[in-house]
Amino acid sequence: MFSGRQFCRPRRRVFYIFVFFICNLLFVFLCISEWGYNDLPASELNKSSDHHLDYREFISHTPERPRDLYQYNLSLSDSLGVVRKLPTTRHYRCITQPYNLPPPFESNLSVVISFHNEARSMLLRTIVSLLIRTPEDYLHELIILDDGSEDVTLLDDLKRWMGSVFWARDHLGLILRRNPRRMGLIWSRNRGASLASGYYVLFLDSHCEVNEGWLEPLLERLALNPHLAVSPLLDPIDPTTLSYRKGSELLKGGFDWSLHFHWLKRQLANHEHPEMPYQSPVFAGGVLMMSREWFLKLGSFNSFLKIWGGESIELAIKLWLCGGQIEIVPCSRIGHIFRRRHAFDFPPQFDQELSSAQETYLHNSKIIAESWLDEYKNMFYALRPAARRIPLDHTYDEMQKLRRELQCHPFEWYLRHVSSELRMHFDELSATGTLRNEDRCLHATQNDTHLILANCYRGDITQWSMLGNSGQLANQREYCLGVGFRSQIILEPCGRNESTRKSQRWMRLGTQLLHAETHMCLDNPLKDRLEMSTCRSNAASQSFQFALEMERQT
Ligand code: LR7
Ligand code: MN
Repeated sequence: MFSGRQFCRPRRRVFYIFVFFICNLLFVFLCISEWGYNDLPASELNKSSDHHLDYREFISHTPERPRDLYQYNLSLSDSLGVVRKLPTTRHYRCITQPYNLPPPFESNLSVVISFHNEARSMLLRTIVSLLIRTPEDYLHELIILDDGSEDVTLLDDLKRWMGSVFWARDHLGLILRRNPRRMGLIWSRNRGASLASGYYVLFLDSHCEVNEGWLEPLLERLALNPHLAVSPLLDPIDPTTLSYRKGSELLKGGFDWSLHFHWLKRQLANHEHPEMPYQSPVFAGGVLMMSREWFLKLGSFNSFLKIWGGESIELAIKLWLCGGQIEIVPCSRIGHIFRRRHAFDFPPQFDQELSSAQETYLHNSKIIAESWLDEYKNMFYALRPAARRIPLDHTYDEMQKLRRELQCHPFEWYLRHVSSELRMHFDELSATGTLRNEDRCLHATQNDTHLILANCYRGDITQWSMLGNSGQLANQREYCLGVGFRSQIILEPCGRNESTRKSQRWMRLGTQLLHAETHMCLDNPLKDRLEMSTCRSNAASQSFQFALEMERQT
């Protein structure tokens, strides 16, 4: 027996070595399949034949609709499969660096998605990307609100499909609700947040794809400051080709005095890397994540805002003014389809000069101006005179109460500490807004080729800015009024060098606009034709009034 064991030993050794190699091989294989993680569940999900409701079957129930209903390539979306591999768009350092994560029980997440008429394949891709790319421990629940979509069976079908594919995720909460009639995105998101029970809440559009590792960098930042709110960096998805591209780390969110969202250039400080989190005056669009409690304490999204637009700007202003902060975190990437046009209707408008979308946006902007801008709201009204005529069905007492309770700063503080761009624009101006001559306003046509005198209340009426130092008179697209050959009045790109600046320099004599180089005045002698002529004091045809004077005129 003894000799037998002796005999066996070398064979066992070989066996152990063999097992050791197999284990190594298995480990390497697992790692590789982990890197190609997208393909694994994708293929599983796409062929899920034994489920109660197959993926193909689910999307085949998409009702026939006009081709442009969704404003993106529907047939391509249907053919892409429920999940696809996305390019890595974050910086390589985001992948190698370790993240300091809080424990899941004090940092789990409720995701709120409200949709109106979203294609089934698109909505599903949004949801599944979340399910497979979010660490299970942290994903507390999905709250999906159908905001009165025409596809009335979608939500029930979705429930069946999710139940059959994700039945094993028994600790994942799933709340699916349908608004019996369309209530708008803002109302729905608030409802979603009121149903939520996770520690954090994330609002997401219904045509997004979250990229690998999107949550960890956000969690790490939020854990450092309970009053922080964060946005991931948005990667654009093309509506026609559905190709997923890399968004820029060098942009932050901002708005102008008309309360329109803009991307602003981000300046990197010394030793600051582009992938580091950075502060932003407003969120990167409407995708944002923050503590649910803090969101509710701030009064959620302002519930007087209608349908679509402005809610994330309003939340950003109140966050900053009431003790919070906003950061964009470039190591976290989420793709979003930026559509070229709205894919839905707005309520009928009162004002014939505005489209219904413009009127809704203006209505919401007026509420923001009245609630938060203090005396600076005059800037807004100067640029958007039509807002004065929009009726509101509430007072601002509630907002003023919230401001007092949370001891929020005045708007001046935001200009001083958060948005130097907005402040600079304010400081630079000597006058701004519409430029009125008798009952008409100076208007630059869409392509900036013609100057006309138009109805001051049309929705797109040109806003002019008279710059204090250079004397330039610029519109929002940075075209300046100049005087060219034979005293022709021209619109040209605002010049930065001395010689163009000289031909674009204007001075003000009371309400007259005197061209510095030619010493002639802007005139409208024939009621609808602008020309340069000799200055005549008290000539009504030479009187041009800005909506807002920023400095006293001599
Ligand atoms: O009545 C409606 N009810 C809805 O539920 C109208 C819209 N919606 C849904 C809609 O299906 C979509 O999921 O609301 C979402 C946003 O509407 P979009 O995608 O048609 O418009 P958008 O992409 O221009 O939305 C941007 O502006 C909105 C203003 O209210 C919100 O702030 C959106 O979050 C914002 N989206 C982004 O900035 C993209 C970032 C990705 C995210 C989240
Ligand atoms: Mn969107």
